[in-house]
Amino acid sequence: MSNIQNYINQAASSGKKQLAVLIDPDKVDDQNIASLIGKIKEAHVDLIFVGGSLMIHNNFEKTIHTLKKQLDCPVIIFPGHPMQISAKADAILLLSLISGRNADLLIGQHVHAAPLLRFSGLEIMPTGYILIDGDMPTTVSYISNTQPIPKDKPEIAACTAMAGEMLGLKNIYLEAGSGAKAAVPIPVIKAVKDQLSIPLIVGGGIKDAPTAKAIAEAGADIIVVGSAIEQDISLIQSLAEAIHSVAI
Ligand code: 1GP
Repeated sequence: MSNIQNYINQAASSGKKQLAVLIDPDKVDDQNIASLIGKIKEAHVDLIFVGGSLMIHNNFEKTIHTLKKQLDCPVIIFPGHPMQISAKADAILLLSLISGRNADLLIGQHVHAAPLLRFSGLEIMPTGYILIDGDMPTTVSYISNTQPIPKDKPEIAACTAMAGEMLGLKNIYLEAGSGAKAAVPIPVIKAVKDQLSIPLIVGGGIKDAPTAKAIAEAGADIIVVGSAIEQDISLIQSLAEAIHSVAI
């Protein structure tokens, strides 16, 4: 696919809601990836995100290679670290952690990654990454050394997203954290969506189809699910059906 950002912009502006399945390369192997790919095809999943806050196994390149070979949908890197760059993917979310005040994750690591990204030829998707309290400390808040925005302060999230768009970012990602107890609250999604004209990605702690549907109805354009699918891959079908049933 030649321009993933255009494809995402078009889907968002036509009201088409998309399911992104997040694949952590540490959690897949030669056995389970085949059934995962089968379910992804059957359910017509829209996007694949690949990445993780912390990777223990050396499985990143191989996972992307396998996914690209066997799937038609875009494979997008969702990097937990600047080491997670592979030219085999279609694109990469270049995340700036705009809810935090850790300069390294706002711009520092990007400086180191920029030449590698240029050489990789990957499509770059500049994305404002906003952590929202998910009712528990998550790997991303610990690793990033930042505090999430309180879940009962939608106005802080909305102003942060607005600033991100004004700075020229192309997507906003509201993140409760992988495996969060609670997904991003609906009032936060609505408040952010009201102020935004770029695509809105929402993930973290989404465990079932009704929650995914409510999040899409609240204004998310892309709904990201990882952990719940790792527990039960049959969820892919019901998540996709619920999300695709929402038309604005
Ligand atoms: C994490 O938003 C993603 O960065 C997905 O979260 O693993 O909780 O689905 P889950």
